[in-house]
Amino acid sequence: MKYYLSSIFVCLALLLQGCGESVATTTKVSDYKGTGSLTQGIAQTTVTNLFPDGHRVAALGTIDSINSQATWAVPAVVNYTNDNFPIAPDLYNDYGHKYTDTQTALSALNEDNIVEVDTDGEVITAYIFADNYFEMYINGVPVGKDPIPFTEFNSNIIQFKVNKPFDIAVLAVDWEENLGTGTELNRNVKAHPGDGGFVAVFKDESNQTVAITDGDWKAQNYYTSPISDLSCLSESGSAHLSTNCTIQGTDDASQLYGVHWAIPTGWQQQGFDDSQWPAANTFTNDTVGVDNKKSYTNFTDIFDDSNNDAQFIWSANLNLDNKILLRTTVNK
Ligand SMILES: [Ca+2]
Ligand SMILES: [Ca+2]
Ligand SMILES: [Ca+2]
Ligand SMILES: [Ca+2]
Repeated sequence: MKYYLSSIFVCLALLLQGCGESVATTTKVSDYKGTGSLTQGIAQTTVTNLFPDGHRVAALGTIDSINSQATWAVPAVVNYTNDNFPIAPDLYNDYGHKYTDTQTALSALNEDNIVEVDTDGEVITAYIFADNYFEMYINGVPVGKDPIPFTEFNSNIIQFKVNKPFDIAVLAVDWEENLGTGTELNRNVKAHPGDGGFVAVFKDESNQTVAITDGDWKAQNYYTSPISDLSCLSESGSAHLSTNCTIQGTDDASQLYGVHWAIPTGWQQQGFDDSQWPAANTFTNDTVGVDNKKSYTNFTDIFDDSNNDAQFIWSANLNLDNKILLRTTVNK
């Protein structure tokens, strides 16, 4: 009896192990046919926290590819500690100015805040909310970076002087807690995919809107994670798609894959050829989840102007695309 019982346990254990193995081996690196560079598991931390005051740890790391000779910075190479890249003034910042409305934030700016792209240009004012981090260029000139890389959620106002037409180029990063896996502690699991979102409005000196984020922008994704099954990934033209991938969380981030693509040189510059990039996807306020955030709701006269309603934009997957480039040209 004892023998039979232990045999049953051994068989059960083997069965369970077998099941575990079959789950783990449903995806093989050699099955991946895409153009990306794969990584797996947690990156090595290189900077422990860019913003120690923040609720979540905003770290940086590096991770080696498992299918190519590449090392990737995660969540992105950023200019956060680069003193030559200006910090965007606040609309609302839990650790800075908490303006209650657009006019007060605007009044607080002075000449020193205006970044000169063209000395004889007109002053354009940009209003920005990013989940979680952005760096903005106008014709290749850095005009402002997000003062809070991860949390809490903040919003910004940027002024620059430029002649039309001009190109807006933005690096947008959905930050991550478990470096290299696009995940954070959320919904009771240690490694839940975070989501992104970027909205902006640009006004001229006469308060006319000259640009809003919408589906006419271009959006390209350079970092997809977490991926647990490589067969869910696809590509269409230049689009790096993960539409068929799960956005379920897990407590074990060690097996999760990341997919990386190199950012093209000169992407910030005026006239950069983004014609092959996918069009931006638009997302509702509800999907991004901003209705409980003062950094958004204090400025809905700007972000949700009924005559010119700016849309949240991102690449195709708001959850799994974590490092994206956005571009548009302002002509009018
Ligand atoms: Ca931020
Ligand atoms: Ca994400
Ligand atoms: Ca996020
Ligand atoms: Ca809106």
